[in-house]
Amino acid sequence: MTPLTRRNAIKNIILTTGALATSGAFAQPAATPPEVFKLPPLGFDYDALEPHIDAETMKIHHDKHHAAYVAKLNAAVAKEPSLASKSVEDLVAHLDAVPEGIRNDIRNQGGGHFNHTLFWQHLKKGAGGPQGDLLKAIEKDFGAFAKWQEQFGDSAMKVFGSGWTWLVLRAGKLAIENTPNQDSPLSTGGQPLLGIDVWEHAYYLKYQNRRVEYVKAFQDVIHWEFVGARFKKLQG
Ligand code: MN3
Repeated sequence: MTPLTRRNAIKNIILTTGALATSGAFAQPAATPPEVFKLPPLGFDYDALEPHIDAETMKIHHDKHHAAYVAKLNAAVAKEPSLASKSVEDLVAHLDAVPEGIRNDIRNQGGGHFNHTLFWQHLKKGAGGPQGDLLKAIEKDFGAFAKWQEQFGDSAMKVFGSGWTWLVLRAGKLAIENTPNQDSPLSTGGQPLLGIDVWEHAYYLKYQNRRVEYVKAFQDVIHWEFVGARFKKLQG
């Protein structure tokens, strides 16, 4: 430690001690940012997707990982109160409108919040396959549902590191796209219909390095009725 940094350290201790002394016996912790964004409920029991996705993974994924994205998003927005009235979709879809100083936080934490909020909603065990207009669109853009399943699985295996594979509605067509980290197709003008989280936190407890098994199991817990309704809504 150089004399200069030691002097600063001592000064900091004196300042901190002074602050504690003036604030009374019970020092107030640093103000926590207002809870603008909230962790949505999972919407089903942790074990509802067993054995495809295990209860412990679901609990940690929702209660710890998603909660952390929400807390950090709130901390970022607290630095720029003008953003507090915007929806997370709006923030993530228009990153250019976010002040540069917190843009990366909004991209990562806002993306994390949006992506996971969608993820929980399109998970359901034994929900069958796509129907109606969504099935027709999949057949038109991928040839057949089985082909879509194959391409989606292949794409999920190609995500290097942490990221997502998405079924996206982009310029009126369905597409399969990968994004790194917590980037969302929303930020590039696409509308995600469903996504598989291939961060290791999404599967490692049960599947360890066997991502291919997780990707296969995921395809058995897609809530196609929800995805179909989202497709209809996004088409207007
Ligand atoms: Mn995740």
